[in-house]
Amino acid sequence: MKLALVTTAATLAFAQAAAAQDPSAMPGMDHSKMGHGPAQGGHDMANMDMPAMDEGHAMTGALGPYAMTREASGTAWQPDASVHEGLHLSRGSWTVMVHGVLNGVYDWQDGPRGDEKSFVSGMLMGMAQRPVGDAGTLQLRAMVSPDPLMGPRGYPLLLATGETADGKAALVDRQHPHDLFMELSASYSRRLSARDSAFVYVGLPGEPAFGPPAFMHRMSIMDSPEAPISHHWLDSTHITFGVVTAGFVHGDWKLEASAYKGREPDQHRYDIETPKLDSAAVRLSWNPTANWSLQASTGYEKSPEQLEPDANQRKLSASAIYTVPFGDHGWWSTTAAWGRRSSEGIDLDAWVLESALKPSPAWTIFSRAERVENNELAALGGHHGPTYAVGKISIGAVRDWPIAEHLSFGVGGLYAFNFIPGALDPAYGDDPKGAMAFVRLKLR
Ligand SMILES: [Cu+2]
Repeated sequence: MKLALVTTAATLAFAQAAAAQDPSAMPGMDHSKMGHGPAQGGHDMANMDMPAMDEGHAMTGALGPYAMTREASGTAWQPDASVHEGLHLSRGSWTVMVHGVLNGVYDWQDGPRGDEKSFVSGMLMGMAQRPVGDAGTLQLRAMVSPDPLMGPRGYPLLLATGETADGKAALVDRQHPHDLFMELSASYSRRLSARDSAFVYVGLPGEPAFGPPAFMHRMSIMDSPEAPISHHWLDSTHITFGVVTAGFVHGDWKLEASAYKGREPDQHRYDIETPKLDSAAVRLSWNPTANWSLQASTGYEKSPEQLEPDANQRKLSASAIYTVPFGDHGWWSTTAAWGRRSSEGIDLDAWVLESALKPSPAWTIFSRAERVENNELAALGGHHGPTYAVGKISIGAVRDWPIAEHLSFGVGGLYAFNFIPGALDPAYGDDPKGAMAFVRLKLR
């Protein structure tokens, strides 16, 4: 545990020191590369004056008059200094962006509750955006995942809980597969002034206005193929079958409200489930500088769990993301987040600190520390049992090589330390470990 903490702290300190020496505000500031996918991975438009510089491109955000790099998953924000990797094309009045990663993973989880498995995971996301009239912006998004190929039980991941493989038993110490269709959405925003806009977003599935961006879209951990054990506290609503969000952007502030389906996706991962709007969330976001993105949100979910249909849930979250350039082509991004789930008089908290450093186009180093209060690890009869506070620290790295103009091949690995209270030792063994080795193809 000490080693892991020291390593995490050293990564943070090293990146902080290096970032402090680098006064440039943004990564990838070479405008000559814009629209062509910079050779060194990444595409950044954060430093542009908005929105005057568009040369027939819709280069502002989909939801308001700010840098497009602020957009993350759903309607969530990230710092303007973020880097969007992938392909960026323009066709007529449309701007098209394609992001994608495909991981081939070997996963090993230690101890009596451990298991091993090889699987593929990842996502392919296409976005198309165009101006509508003088002041409108339309964006269409589609995102698909290869996760259903893992099979209904997903992959072994100690301390991960949530959703089900068969509609009867909870998945415990496993990460469920994501649905084939992760997002099919449309948004329309209308500029009201140079700083103000109003928007509406509809998704089936889509992501409601709750929590930070989903983990596979957070720069601080997106290079890791391992899901967080805090997923069902913070960002598991990223695939929700039925979302309508309306919001208002004023400069660096955004206030939005969603009506959405409270029930988590079921075990049928290839279908589009029947939409419902029985739950609600409200989120306030603020990007005080180009390097920061903050949010606080609350949600009320009707019958989120298939196995506990009578239980409703309240959720709270707050998070901060800090992203800065690192050297000529790199970046450093850190997310801190807290989430609370409350159901039937029990409050369960989760804390996450994650940080990734890309010192050069070739390497990405990532780490995540989590503490989660979970009552699904040792169920007594039903689905829930006593609450245990558990922890986890993961550290990993990936090395990428360009293999085509817009494609890289990477080899990576991670190691995870799980921290289990003594009462769970008979079930888990003494602080079991986990590891993953992976190869990946990434659009860049
Ligand atoms: Cu998920």
